[in-house]
Amino acid sequence: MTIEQHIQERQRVLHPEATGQLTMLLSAITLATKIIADHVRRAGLVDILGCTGQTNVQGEIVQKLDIIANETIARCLGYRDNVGIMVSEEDDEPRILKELSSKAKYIVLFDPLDGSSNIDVNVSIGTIFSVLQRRRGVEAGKVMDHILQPGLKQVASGYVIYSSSTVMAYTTGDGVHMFTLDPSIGAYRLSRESVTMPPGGKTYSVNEAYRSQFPDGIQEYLEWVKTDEAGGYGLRYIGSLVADFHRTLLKGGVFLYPPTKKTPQGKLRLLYEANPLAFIAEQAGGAATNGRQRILKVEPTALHERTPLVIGSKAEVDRVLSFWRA
Ligand code: FDP
Repeated sequence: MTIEQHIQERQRVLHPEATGQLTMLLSAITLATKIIADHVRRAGLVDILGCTGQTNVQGEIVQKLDIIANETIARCLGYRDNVGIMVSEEDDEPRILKELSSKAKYIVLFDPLDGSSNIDVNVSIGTIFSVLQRRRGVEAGKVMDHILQPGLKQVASGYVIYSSSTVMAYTTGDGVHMFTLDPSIGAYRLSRESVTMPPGGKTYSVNEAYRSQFPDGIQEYLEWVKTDEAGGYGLRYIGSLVADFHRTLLKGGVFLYPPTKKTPQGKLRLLYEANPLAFIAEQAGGAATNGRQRILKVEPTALHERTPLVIGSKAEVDRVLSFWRA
């Protein structure tokens, strides 16, 4: 079954009243990620490796593939009448594609190429997306009021990992479903339906080089995790959020990006990294927190807001919280 058939079928059974608008929107994202996957695969053959010489709004070096991925998604979404606003990690401001209306009711937020510092060395990278609907009762022109909604309001989210194979995972609030891109027919085919995250797992994933900069509670957790009492944890850190999350989703464990002295708010972005992955994690039976509350309950205050993130198997997230409360 292809992803398009799967989305249509689930909508028909679970939401017979649905108009098919969300399905159309998701098909724009799947198309864009197929194009990006193709660029990623041929990156060493054409002149698209390396950086552009620019830095983005986050002060990070912009890679050429970042730009290609950003524009590819923008174009694919631009052809859908139902997308009003697009927010990207690569853009300083939201792009208004169409004025929000009952027809153009969706807002799509995304990180076009996550883990981009890994592009040149062939490490897995990914695309993360989140879909919101326009808010009712908002004054005309108040664009940010539509965008700054807590993650609980997401109507869909997902990610694509460009790796040994290209895999897409998505949720619309009724479980997490995974598809593998079949290059022979150019379609995403269902590979795992209703994915559940193991309730626990003996893998922790964190950049331990920052350990002395982490809050005391996190440092204590990192001491504990290596003890005999903890029972044999292993460390895995790819440094590409999508890849570290994908492993955690399938095998269990916990991924942490706590606040550091250098980045007291954490490094990861709330709206288009933490929120979509938290939606997926919770739909798969896992958990995600910023140390104070569920990620999905956080009321955002800025477009490129950063957040600490602890995400993964429920028991492992709770274990981290038993050492650290922000
Ligand atoms: P990158 O800087 O390569 O884009 O979101 C940014 C991100 O990667 C995540 O994918 C990754 O988990 C994290 O940063 C890695 O940060 P550190 O290098 O500080 O560990």
